[in-house]
Amino acid sequence: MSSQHVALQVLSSQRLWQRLETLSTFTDPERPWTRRAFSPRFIASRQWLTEQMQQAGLSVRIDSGGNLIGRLEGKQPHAKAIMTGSHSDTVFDGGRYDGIIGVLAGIEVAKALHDSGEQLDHPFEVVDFLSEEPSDFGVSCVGSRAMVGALSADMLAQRAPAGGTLAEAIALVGGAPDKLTVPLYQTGDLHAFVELHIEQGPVLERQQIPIGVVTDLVGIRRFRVMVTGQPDHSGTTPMTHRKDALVGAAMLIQATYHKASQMNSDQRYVVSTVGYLSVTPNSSNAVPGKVELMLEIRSNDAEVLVQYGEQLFAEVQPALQALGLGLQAESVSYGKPTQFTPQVVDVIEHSAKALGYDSLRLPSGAGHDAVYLAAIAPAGMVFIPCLNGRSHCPEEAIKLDELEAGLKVLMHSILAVDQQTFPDDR
Ligand code: HGY
Ligand code: MN
Ligand code: MN
Repeated sequence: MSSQHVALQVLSSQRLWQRLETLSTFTDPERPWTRRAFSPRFIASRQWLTEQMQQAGLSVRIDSGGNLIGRLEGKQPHAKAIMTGSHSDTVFDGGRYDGIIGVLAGIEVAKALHDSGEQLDHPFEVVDFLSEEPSDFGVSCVGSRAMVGALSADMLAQRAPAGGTLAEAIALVGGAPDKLTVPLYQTGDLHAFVELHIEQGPVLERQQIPIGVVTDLVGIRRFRVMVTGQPDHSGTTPMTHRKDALVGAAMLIQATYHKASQMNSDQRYVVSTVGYLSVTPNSSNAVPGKVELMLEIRSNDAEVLVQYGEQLFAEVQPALQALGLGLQAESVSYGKPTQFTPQVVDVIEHSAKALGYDSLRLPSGAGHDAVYLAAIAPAGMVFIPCLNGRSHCPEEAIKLDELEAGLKVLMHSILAVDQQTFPDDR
């Protein structure tokens, strides 16, 4: 496939950079950059995204899972779509590029195809997946799970601390939760899925390589954990009479830190984090009676994801019981380790080479919507470096030339998969 495609010539990383700047203005001004899924700010940003998609020649809809989807018809109207996309929601105090570059680069690819008059054989869809970040309901990848039928009734019933269920929130952004008992896309419905994302790690930057060709993603399991003790006066309750839930939570956090640290090896990647913790009554003069925390485990080893949580809770239970504390844990989400489709991985690598970019094959320690799309379609991801490998923080940064490389490789890969046939093509 020639890298002299007309559409590649009209691609504009400057136009894409301008969209990035504009989208980042939809943030909590006190906590740049914060645009939480389902928030009024997120809903306002989606109106802007809709307009950007329409200006790129895309026809826009919101599916039952709350995903915002722009579609460009192909020469073969009944052919299966090629899909790209990512997410526009952020973590608290997040970055300006995590997920966002994948959505906006997809819009730029569509605009270049539309403006150049270069039509793919296959229809082309650009998706802003709903709530890829762990939402206030404790569930991540809400839209991509819904797309492939992996959003369970239990997940839809999860409640946010501020109240309301995930199902209600999906309806709020235009989805139809009652229609999510079946997948919106089945295996064989899509021709291929390719996502552009920042690496969120240090490898590409350290090796000064502009393009990452993602081979696989870690699996992620999350537990909602409740440590229960007894709230008491902090001044009058002797140390020997306390049931301090926060002491128990601290023991659990220490235990998981050491457990995960010891489990890593050359072949096995294991990380564990407690990033969310809520203390009740959370007063400086009251012994904590209850602590709710979210425990997250990630690994490339499926066995670790199955066993780790249960092992950890059994290990810490005796020490908590000795303090008169209770421990309850609920597994709220579980995504298996995922291998990307070798044929798509090859296409991305060949695209980088055809465009003169060095590339490196590497796994992803971050989760992505692509995990769910890979379950039903040939899938792959393109990474670009980010400053000091940092993400999920205001310091997250990229450079224009890095973005340009990623955008061109994404477009070239889409043009290439348009000419490919995949084993399950019927
Ligand atoms: O948490 C993740 O891995 C992704 O950045 N949401
Ligand atoms: Mn993220
Ligand atoms: Mn992301």
